[in-house]
Amino acid sequence: MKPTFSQPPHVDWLTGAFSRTPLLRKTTRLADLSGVFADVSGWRHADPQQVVYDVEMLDTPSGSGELFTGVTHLYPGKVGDEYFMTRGHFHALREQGEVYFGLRGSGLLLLQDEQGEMRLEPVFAGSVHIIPGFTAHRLINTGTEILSALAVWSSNAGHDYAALAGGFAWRVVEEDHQVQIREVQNG
Ligand code: PAN
Ligand code: ZN
Repeated sequence: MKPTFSQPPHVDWLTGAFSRTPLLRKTTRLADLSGVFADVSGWRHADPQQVVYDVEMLDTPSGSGELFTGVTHLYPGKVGDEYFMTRGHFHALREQGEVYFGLRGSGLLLLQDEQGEMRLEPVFAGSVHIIPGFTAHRLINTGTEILSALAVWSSNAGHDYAALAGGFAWRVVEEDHQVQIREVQNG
């Protein structure tokens, strides 16, 4: 049988922009991130329509064995002294890992396992992050430009946001013009 020829999607490595449509696109605004930032009053007084991040995904098959591919564009900004970040999640199927590739900007990937052990990896153009199973993950933009990262994960992994309703154990803030991590008091 003759092979068919099909054009693959294209991603611009400098910006994370996908060339192919349709894309699935989800925009997360400050209004969607209730309870995520430590400074509740700062969050209330900020523009609720402010976009914090966009996720663009290729519209590919789901189902057991399939992979999802998406780019997160996390905007620079802060609520109080805390940098903009993604909500963060465990996968619903806890054993499922994921790979993130830094494309542009600068920030941190916060990883926290089920025992509460946490580590941070710097994210930059070309960084590769192997997120193991059983590990919650969150992107944090500590820079002044958009932080974009491409991710590939199992389509049946699912997202469990509720398990982290109490939040991550550490927060990433700007103090004296420097990136600092601060332990969360009382959860
Ligand atoms: C990513 C994340 C994306 C947005 O595609 O879903 O960065 O973060 P939240 O889902 O925590 O809002 C991923 O990790 N997928 O599994
Ligand atoms: Zn994930």
